Amino acid sequence: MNNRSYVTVLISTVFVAFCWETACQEKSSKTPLAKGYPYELPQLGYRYASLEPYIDVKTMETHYTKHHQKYVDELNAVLKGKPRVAKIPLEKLLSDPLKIPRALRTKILNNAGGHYNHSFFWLCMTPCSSRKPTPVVEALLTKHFSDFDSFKTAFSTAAKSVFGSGYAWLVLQKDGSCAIITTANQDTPFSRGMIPLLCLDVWEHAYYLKFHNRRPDYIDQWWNVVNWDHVEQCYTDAQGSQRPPKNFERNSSAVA
Ligand code: MN3
Repeated sequence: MNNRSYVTVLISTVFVAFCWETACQEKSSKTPLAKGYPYELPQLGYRYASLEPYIDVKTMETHYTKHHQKYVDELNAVLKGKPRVAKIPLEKLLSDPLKIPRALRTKILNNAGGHYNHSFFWLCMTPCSSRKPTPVVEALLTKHFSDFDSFKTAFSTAAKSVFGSGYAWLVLQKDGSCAIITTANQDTPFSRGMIPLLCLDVWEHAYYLKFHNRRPDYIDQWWNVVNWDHVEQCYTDAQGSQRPPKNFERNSSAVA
């Protein structure tokens, strides 16, 4: 290698290291989950481009500013002028739909679910993923799925199997065990009395711009950006209780 090539490689290496460091510093900004009515988009803890090359910038921007925003707008619209329902925290609406007047139930559940699921999904990703579970999460996965690779295969298979639009989840069940489940459309684990630890959005809008119809390729790439610290935080907050993670509860106090 001549001197010019050496300098070029050195500069490229320093630049890549700088970009990675910059992206990873972004995770220090907390991304709050849903606050109360009127609801708004949570701040992302990273830039649209920070999950490249696994999740492309255009998909992130469209997904966040168009798809997620629409759920927020429609949820606020249907709750407008209905202070009794609007003051019910989001996770309570989702876990106890009978609190919602029948005429509003479907519309509120669809949009509240869309807002919750996307807010949670953004937290499940980070530009500086460790690409493997934290020791606490690895022990949990080993206990319930034999080992991490077995969990990963089972979760990917579940995500690929979702018919139409929906999500794959790792959840904590009432008996304290973990399970992999899928939900359709914008349904949430709360309606089954489960606490979410990890989710993957497999609606086409989550991957079509980059992967077109190749959902399995999107799922394979997504493992590179999983935020295992978030999974551990949710597990730590939720274990031993059947309440939603503390950070969600703390940020979801409704304003009438
Ligand atoms: Mn989506």
